Amino acid sequence: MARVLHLPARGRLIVCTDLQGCLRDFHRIVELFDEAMAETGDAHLLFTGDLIHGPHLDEQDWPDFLGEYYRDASGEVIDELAVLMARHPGRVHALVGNHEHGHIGGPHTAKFAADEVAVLEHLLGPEHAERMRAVLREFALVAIAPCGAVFTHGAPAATIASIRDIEEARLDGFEAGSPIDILDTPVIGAILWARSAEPDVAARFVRTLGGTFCVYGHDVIPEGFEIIGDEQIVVSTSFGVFDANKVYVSLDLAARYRSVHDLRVGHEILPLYPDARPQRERAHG
Ligand SMILES: [Mn+2]
Repeated sequence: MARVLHLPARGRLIVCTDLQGCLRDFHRIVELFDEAMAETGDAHLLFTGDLIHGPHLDEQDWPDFLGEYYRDASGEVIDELAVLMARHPGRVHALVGNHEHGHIGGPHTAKFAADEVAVLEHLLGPEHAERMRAVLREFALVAIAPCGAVFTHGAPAATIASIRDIEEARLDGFEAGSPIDILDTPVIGAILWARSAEPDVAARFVRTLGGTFCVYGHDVIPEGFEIIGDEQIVVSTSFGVFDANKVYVSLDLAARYRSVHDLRVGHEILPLYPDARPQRERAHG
């Protein structure tokens, strides 16, 4: 699969960040995509990586900082993604996150287990694991859209001379390395692992790709999203966030957004669960 995904200049785009194996939120974003398809007949759905690797915890052991309770269902998420991609050819897209990378040549992540790659592949068994890897190998590294949007998994902190630096980036060969080593790897180290980018670095990155702003996840924003400078928006659609604060992005691919400030709450920045009660109210019964 090409490292750079080129989105079209028409239609509606729904963007979902880190699911970390949350099947319920996957179903919800698919429902929103289905609604957009029904309304416009021309919709796209983009996952910006880390669809897999969530906690395997009972509810009583679940700490508040992990947000809304769920149980990891990484295998089901990728199975259902593959079905959805087949049902809507060319309309359902995903980027590699640092957690997917572990299965297809990257260092093994250790967020909720010492080796999450080994744990998930063991749970799935060899055939199912190979099926999952085949899906993950098709994921792109960066997506760009004529509307000005650039999409990455982590922060747009990479220094690139041209789009070719991304097109030619290699994802394999890092199995033995640690996430610390890969941080120093040009291009993919930053794109897959950086939690922030200096505004001038982000500006150069998006402009080199012909864009005006970058949407990414990787980090948790408990309030749902954060705008940094004129070029960056960090979005938390699922993982680490309570339902009432989960946010997704909806873009008009035929528009031209001049900067991240053209994204408006209630229009492009939308609640995943508009009817969810804030955690504060629930805590007080
Ligand atoms: Mn990540």
